Amino acid sequence: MRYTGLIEHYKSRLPVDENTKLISLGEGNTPLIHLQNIPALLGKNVDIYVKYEGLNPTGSFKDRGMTMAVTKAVEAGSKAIICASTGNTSASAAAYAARAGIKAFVLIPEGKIALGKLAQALMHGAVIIQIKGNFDDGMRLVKEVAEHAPVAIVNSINPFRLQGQKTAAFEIVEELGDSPDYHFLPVGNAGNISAHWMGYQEYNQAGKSAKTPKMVGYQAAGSAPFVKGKMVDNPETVATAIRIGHPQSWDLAHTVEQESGGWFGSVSDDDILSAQKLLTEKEGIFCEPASAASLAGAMADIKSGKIPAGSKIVCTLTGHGLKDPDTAISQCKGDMILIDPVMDEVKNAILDNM
Ligand code: AN7
Repeated sequence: MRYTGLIEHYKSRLPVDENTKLISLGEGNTPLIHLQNIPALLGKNVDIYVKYEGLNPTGSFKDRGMTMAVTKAVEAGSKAIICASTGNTSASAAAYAARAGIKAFVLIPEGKIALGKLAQALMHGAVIIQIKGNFDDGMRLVKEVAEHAPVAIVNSINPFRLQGQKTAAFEIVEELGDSPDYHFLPVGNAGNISAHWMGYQEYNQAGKSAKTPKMVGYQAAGSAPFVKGKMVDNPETVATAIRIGHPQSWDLAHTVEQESGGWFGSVSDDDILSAQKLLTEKEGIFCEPASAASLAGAMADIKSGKIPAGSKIVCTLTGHGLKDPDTAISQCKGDMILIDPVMDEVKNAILDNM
């Protein structure tokens, strides 16, 4: 059967009925890739899988939640949606609004969203409102303005977002035949880690898995409210997607930590960029910086011995590497060769670099 998106595929477990008009771009059903080279480099006997959410229609996991949120907004008669965003939510909201024929208003922190995400929001025709402030300011404004204007909020405080995003856990359980032992995710607002936990619990209760994973959330060191145990007012990190100091799912995330037996940790920007590069160079998988926080965190916990030998680990790669070409290219300065257009120079370039 033709795959037509996650709502159609999982409709018995989602809040839709046969009359609901589905707004879909074929999201979900993303690859779960077994890492073949990195575990050996770590010198540890662990199985690491990455869930490549960058292969969703707009290049991030946000599409799983957005298909639900926009479907339900349209069902409720909304003509406009609104979100604050570090970039990916705005790209996804813009695309699904275009698909639905409704308006998208997106509030983004001026100068702090990756180039690809901005291109997407612009191309899909969203109304882009830049704020002289950060994501947290935008989120506060969105909540306030939704009480004064006819717009539906599609940030992850919209419960339909988490319903859509829980399907990633379903896919993982189906592919592995059970839950992994550990699931690592990059954490900003903590919507996604909460959604995954919902999905794992739901499948466990339905008898589709024998266990549930420990959920491990990683933040960037300069933007790590869950590690500090309090909100952060001026978050900073190269991983702009998770440059969030006042997470919206604060309580949910702590429940996930307790119920699953997992933990939160932080990684430096250098560790994030190194993990991103390692994954591209050693496995052929290109994710955006924020996404690499999950792998950077997993590698740190594997090295420290916190993860026992023989464990099965899933790391979510939340967004595609092409989202942020500037950060990628600035890491690789000087890695190009310039020649005159003659064969000998090409040949030398090859032989010098074999
Ligand atoms: C690539 O787009 O919050 O912990 O406004 O884009 O569920 O917030 C993005 C978040 C991880 C964190 N990885 O997820 C937004 C936004 C990537 C992201 C996260 C985001 P949550």
